[in-house]
Amino acid sequence: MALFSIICAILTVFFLNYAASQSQYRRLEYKYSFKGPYIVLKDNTVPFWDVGGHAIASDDQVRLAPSLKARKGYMWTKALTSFEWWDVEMSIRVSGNGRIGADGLAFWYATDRMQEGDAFGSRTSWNGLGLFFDSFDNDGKMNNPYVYVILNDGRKVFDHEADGVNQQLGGCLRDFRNKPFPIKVKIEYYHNVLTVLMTNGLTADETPELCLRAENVFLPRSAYYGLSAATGGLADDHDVLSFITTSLHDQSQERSVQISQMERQKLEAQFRDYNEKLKAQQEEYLKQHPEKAAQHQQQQMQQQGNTGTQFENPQDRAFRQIFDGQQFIHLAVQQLNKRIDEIIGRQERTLSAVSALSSGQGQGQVVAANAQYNQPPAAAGAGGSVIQRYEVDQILRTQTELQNALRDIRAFSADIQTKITNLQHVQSQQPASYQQAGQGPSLTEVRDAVNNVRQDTAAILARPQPVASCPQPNCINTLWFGAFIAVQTVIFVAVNLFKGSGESKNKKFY
Ligand SMILES: [Ca+2]
Ligand SMILES: [Ca+2]
Repeated sequence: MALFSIICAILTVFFLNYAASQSQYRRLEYKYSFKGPYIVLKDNTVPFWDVGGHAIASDDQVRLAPSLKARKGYMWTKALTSFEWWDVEMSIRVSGNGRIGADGLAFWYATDRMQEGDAFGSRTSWNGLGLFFDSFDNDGKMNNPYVYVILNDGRKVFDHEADGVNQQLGGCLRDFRNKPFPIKVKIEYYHNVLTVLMTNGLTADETPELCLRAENVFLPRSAYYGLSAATGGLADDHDVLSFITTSLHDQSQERSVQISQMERQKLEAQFRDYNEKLKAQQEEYLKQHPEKAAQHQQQQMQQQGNTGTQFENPQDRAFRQIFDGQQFIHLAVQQLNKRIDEIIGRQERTLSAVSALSSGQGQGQVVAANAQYNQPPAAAGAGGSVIQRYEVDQILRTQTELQNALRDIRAFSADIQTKITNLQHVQSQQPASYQQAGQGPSLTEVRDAVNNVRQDTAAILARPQPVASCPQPNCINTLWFGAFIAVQTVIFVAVNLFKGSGESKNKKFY
């Protein structure tokens, strides 16, 4: 039994997931829609719609009933719907000068059309759905403006005097009159669930809020869409700015969509073939008419320039905005990356300085510590990015050893200072002790000897020197000196002559 429950739970989860995985396919039904800015044609008709009564269609809206007394206007689609599930998004505006308005506006999904009546400008019995924006409080219950849905199979008559209070499927109390922005209404009918959502008209981009939701709603499979409005003793302008119908399809109905995709692919292939043939013909024409080539190229450049500068569709604009945003983010990230690099560089320089300081103060200890920890030496200043634990331990050990060494040096300095102080004290008490120690007398003797030498030298220098006297001028006079020179000259000439005669004789002999 328990196993059966588990299997049931698994199957339930499976089917729920399967149902959730089925996506809804939507298709715009243009034959049941209208929207500005070109709603009417030149003949004042709205394509695919019939407009009647006091309704006035313009380019950007359809005024179903103007703000005049006792006006009724309506518009209906020309064709019956061909889809089972649908949603309609319409934008309406009900505005008037009075604090209270009348009568109201209606949305119809009915099998018959174009019948004027007292139910907001349309007939009071219908087969299908009526969604009413009831401005005037007919029954005096102080509950208008009110939005409500009445389903009818054609046998009920709308109770206008009671605001259909006993006929409503559901509704919500919403003041839809005189709002700064048009009221957006969404009516969805999907798998027999009817949902009505609407905005408050206070902002432009407002999310519609739920007004009513009803299950097990069975509407005709094919019907007309209609709009109508009416005024009474009081009057409002009842405008519809847009009416967009979308048919809703299940995943199982996608086969027709796939067929249409195949058709689209076929058409795209035909388009590509046509383009290629056109290009080939253009090239052939330009070959035959080379004088047109420059003109053709210029025209193409102008077309490319025009398309690139003058036109920008919304998709291109969105892409450009996204691209600009991404470029801005990219620049911001680049700047952040640069700042982070600077911070990391500063950190690395600080770490290198710390490592260099530690290794410079205790390199021996670091090497010993490295040998002990079996680690590579700390690369001081070599770009070590992260200081390791063993490096921190080395720094701590080095600092401890430095402290011990400083303590020893301080003790040694204190010892020396003490000894110097003692020596000075002893010297002051025994000033003559140096002469008795042996070193002082020798210096005194040397000094005395030097003084004796200096005195002897001074005495020698002060002793009178013997003067070299010049011979008297009467020992030889000028006459005798001249005679002596003359005799010496004669002797020198005679010797030379004798020597010259001997050599000539020897030359003759040889
Ligand atoms: Ca009413
Ligand atoms: Ca009422």
